[in-house]
Amino acid sequence: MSAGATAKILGARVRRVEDPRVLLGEARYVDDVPLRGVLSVAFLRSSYARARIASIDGSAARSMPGVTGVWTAEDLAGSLAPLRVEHAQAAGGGPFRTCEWPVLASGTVRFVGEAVAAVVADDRYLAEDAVERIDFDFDPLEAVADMEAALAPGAPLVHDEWGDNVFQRVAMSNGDVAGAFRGAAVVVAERFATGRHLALPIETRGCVASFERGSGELTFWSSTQMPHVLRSELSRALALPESRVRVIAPDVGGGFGLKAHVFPEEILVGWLALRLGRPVKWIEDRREHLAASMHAKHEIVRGELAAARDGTILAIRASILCDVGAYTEYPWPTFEPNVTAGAMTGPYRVPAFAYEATSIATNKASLGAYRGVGQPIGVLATERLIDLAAAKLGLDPADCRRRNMIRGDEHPYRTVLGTEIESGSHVECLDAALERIGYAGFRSEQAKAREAGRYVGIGIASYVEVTAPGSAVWQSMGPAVGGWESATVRLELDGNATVLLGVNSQGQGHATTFAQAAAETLGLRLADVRVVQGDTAITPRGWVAGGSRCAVACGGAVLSASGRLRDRLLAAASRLSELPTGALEIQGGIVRRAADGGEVVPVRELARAMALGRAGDDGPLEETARYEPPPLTHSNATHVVTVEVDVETGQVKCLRYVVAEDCGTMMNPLVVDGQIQGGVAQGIGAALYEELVYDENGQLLTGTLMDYLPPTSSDVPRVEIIHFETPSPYTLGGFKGMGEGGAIGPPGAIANAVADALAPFGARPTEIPLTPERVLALVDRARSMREGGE
Ligand code: MCN
Ligand code: SMO
Repeated sequence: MSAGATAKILGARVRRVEDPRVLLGEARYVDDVPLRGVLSVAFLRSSYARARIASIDGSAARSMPGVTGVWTAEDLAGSLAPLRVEHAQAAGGGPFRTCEWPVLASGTVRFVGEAVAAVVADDRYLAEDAVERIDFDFDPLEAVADMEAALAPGAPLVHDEWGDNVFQRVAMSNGDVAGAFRGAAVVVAERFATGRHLALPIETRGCVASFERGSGELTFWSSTQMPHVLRSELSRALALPESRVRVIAPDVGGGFGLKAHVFPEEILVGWLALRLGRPVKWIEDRREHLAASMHAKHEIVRGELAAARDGTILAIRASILCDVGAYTEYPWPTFEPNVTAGAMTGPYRVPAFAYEATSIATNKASLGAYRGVGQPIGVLATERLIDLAAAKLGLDPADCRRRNMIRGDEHPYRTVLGTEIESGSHVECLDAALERIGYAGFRSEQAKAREAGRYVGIGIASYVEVTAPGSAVWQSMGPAVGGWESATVRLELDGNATVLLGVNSQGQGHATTFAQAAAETLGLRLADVRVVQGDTAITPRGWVAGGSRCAVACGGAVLSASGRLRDRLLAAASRLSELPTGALEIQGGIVRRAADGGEVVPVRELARAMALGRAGDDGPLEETARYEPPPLTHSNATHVVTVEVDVETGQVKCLRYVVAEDCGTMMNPLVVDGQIQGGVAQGIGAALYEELVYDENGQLLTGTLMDYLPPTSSDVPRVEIIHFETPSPYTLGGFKGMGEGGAIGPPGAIANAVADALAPFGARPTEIPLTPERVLALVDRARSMREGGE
């Protein structure tokens, strides 16, 4: 430590630097991109889940004033190919069925909301009016809307050429599963189901494309989580050189996984701009968003757990069905149920584990990524099974978890699935969360409440969050993408620095946290570092702000680029001052003598000297680094919630919510807290309120926000957060990802809490969301079973 040591910037709880402009209304989203002469797109979307398109006639629409044109699949033939996921098969899996996703439905429609025709007009109002004037004739076909029905022989086929409705079936078994079940003191089994959810960012999808005929260059603004990937896909689909495609993701109002896809609408908007030589814009409205963007997390898990008399877990077995809808997400394969399986062993020593995961096609909107992907239901299943086993064995559920948890000295721990959990604080998080919520005193409070006719309960969910997959892991799941990230750190002549990132933020706070990483490493003040992101023309290549990977992958790239630049600055300062580099350090934008903090040269002067060739360094004043993370990085957490259930109305209210979590070294605890609070809000939505309901004909019954219910601020308590920091031994900086964690715990914790509250009735929650209707049914069923039994 030097005499001039200052407070650390990286790891400090500083406020987000990007917030003032958002709060002042200065943020610019896709819809704010000012372009002269921009045309608007509106889509005719299918109102049938499955139908043959007999005819579409756009002539009346086309002749309306202000309408540029109407396009159907026929007009695209030979010029715009359907999207088609080409990828390796998932590890251990059968082949993944590839289907074509037509940009506009061709011949057949496969879900309600599928785009059938596109109208381009002077503005959106005219375009919508013209959509109304398109004449079409569809022959409805029998649809298959239920994932289990879709597996039955003779079910209608979503993709005729397949012969069945299975995208993929993966089976794995490790350890002596059958033996463990035979020898177990107790076996518990349950069928769990999640409703269809959706990410529901405040800003819907949207894009604007502008093509210059003179230069042959396409500029494409999109509300995306992956500008560089989108650029590659646009270039491929539109047959333009990548160097002539520029993707700009301006401010993005939330993505949550949904915007980590390339959409048919985006490809079409690019194609239209090329055709028309005029800028073209499409901003999704909320109805399109609910029906036709991407849904998520629709699974059924049949889980079984075998335990010894003392509660030791002997084996877990699971059969997982996932309703993928009509098409596979693009450009990834749909690996949601495999992620669910991976989450089921959690922070526990599980010696034997077998699962089968089936991805099923139905006549519904496609399934995509949403915060936590398959993890919340995997955690729900295991955490419910542990509570059921504990109850059967007469053990305390917390004790039962504790005895099975991987302990600190067992890391790196190789799980039964072969992944290595590098480090963690599972028991510490469990104990800290229980202590904070007052677990020890809760039973007497609960007894008192019951006497007063109130049903309160407590529920625990502990989990391991899989973050920041490395290149090999991504590719083993199918897609040809990298796990690395890159960053450029540039020193400006005034001693300020600019950090250019390959990824862009949708609200995760990257402009703050990565500025902290660079400022700390370079010895600059936070205010002297600016982060630039979301423009493929000026940022180094990156992949996606998903998989909770940026802290690890992008953080590593920023640390290493800034570290190299700092070393060059110190070397230059050493040449100017004739002091050895080891005797120098940079603090607050000034190169100082490490020994006594005496000023040697301000970075501002040093940068100028280097630029003018007077410091023996004639390289560009910037460094670009690419950082490949370890195969997987694991965070861990315990969520504990108390709820009150109104057995007359079926309402569940979260009373207190405690999260004890460990994401390794934190870049900024305030940002981490915000991520947790937001994630828990979404998890509470999944557990209690949100569900996209289809009828048996594949009609969406919850097509507006009057029926699809995200939680409001009054439904979400302030989350009480406790941090542990067990650095990753493998990542640069010791960071582990955590962006999805908040959303992973709530379904399991809340289901356990509701079960606990309703223990006097013996109710067993198995389906989320736990709507008032479902809760009342649980109570009624338990009551009638009891009466029947007595
Ligand atoms: N962080 C930190 N210290 C750590 C880990 C993370 O300070 N040890 C900070 C990071 O610097 C970053 C944030 O926390 O600012 C989240 O980091 P990370 O876990 O790496 O996640 P990503 O940045 O890769 O973001 C993606 C992740 C995912 S996958 C979804 S889904 C999600 C989420 O982030 N979507 C979000 N959080 C979101 N938050 C907002 N506001 N909007 C979204 O769309
Ligand atoms: S669902 Mo997050 O974008 O991995």
